Amino acid sequence: MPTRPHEEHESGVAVREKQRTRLRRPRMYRVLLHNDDYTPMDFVVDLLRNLFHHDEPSATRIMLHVHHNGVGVAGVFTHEVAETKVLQVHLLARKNGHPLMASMEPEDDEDDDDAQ
Ligand code: TYC
Repeated sequence: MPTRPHEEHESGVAVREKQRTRLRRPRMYRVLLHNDDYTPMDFVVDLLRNLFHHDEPSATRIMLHVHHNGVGVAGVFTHEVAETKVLQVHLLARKNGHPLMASMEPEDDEDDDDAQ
């Protein structure tokens, strides 16, 4: 909500109100893929292409990163979109009988009031 930087109270005391509660950029969330021993590599690559719109080389690179490091970033989205992506990963994986796991985390520290 746009507020005046200084507002005269009836008392004559100038008070500074909190300005601009996150009007510019929404907080963004990383969608993470987690490694497991059972989900086929090809399935993960296809999922990264179809749900996250990566091209073949990028999807393969991310899949191999997760395979070797345990976790990796599939994409960065607003909260609502990230939640939907996590759900879609789980639905698609379970439908195909795979244990693939996804999660989300904020890009910025939740407690940081100055974070844009
Ligand atoms: N580790 C799996 C395999 O060897 C491949 C895999 C990669 C699984 C990434 C999950 O998020 C994942 N078949």
